[in-house]
Amino acid sequence: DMSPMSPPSKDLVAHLDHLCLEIFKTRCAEDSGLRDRAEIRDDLLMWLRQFYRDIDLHLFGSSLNGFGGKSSDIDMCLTFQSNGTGEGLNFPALVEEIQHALKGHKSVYQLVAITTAKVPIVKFAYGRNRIQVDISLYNRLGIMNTQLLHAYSIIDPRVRPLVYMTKNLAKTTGIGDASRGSLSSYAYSLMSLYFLQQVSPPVIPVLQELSDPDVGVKVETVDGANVYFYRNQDKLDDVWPHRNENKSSLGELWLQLLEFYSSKDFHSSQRVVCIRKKDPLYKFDKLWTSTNICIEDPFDLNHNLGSGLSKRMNIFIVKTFQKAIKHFSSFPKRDGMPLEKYYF
Ligand code: 3AT
Ligand code: MG
Repeated sequence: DMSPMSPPSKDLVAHLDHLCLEIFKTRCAEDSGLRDRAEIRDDLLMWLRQFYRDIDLHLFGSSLNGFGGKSSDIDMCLTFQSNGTGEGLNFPALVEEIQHALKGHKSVYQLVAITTAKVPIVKFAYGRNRIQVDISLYNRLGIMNTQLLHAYSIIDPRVRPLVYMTKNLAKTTGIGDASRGSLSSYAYSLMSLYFLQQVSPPVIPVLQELSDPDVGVKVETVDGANVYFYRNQDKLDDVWPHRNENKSSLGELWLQLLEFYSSKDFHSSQRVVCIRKKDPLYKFDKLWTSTNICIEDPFDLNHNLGSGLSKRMNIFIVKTFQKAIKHFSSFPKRDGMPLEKYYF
């Protein structure tokens, strides 16, 4: 079962290329959807400024990282202009206050404050479409990793469709909800990017290791983390001369990604999913003893996004990737139904 994949037929690849693009187009928020998100942010900001005059509300997550979809939530982060770092604030109490302030807003439904979580948030549904909104406080690393993911999303046209495919797989098969013991969308985005860095030849570079020769790798610190990454997209080809060396099509890469995370090779190697460096990082290096999949946050290096997984859920996730290989390799119809209609 773990034998190397035989190369997929031309017909299958052509079909998968088409399917990946179709799913990408369907899932991808239209520009109007993204505009709505900014408008919702503006509306909530105006409302909350009645109570707190010097706040800002920042969008982050998939509203801005290039991987947003129709079913995405809206992630926002609140800060005070008079307090750059959030030092001295009581986050759980503040989250309760914000909840209280939002109670009178006519478009806010199902309002709850989650004060006991590691990251306290206010959660609610907004407007007629009941779009899910999470407001957190001073998630400055969230804003930075949103920028990092966005930078990756525009390097190669295959990046966005592949991340959407992985997120879509996760959402449609029940392995994409961290609040229920699986992994967040963010974790699946990191897994997709890691595969695209590690595949040979790579599709994308490691932006946190690149620098202009005259400048060198800089250190930029936010909340104790080095958040430097290479931002000069116009000059990327000068510092990373491998763009377009990988000629694989979308469909081929999608099967390879599924194979990568299904394989015994990956899981027995004890490697950590780590997008901040090209050289392998091992669980041993991190003193992470789990046999489950470990995913290092690219900035918050002590944070393993897989730390909440049970053994059982980990097995279920690997099984889902394995099942997905079979599913996407069965060409072109299954049970008489077109593949795109039969998404698990
Ligand atoms: P959706 O399109 O909403 O499904 P997303 O990219 O917005 O995907 P999430 O909503 O899961 O991803 O997360 C939004 C941001 O919140 C991404 C990251 O900055 C932060 N985040 C999410 N999960 C974690 C986590 N487990 N640890 C640290 N930060 C996280
Ligand atoms: Mg989100």
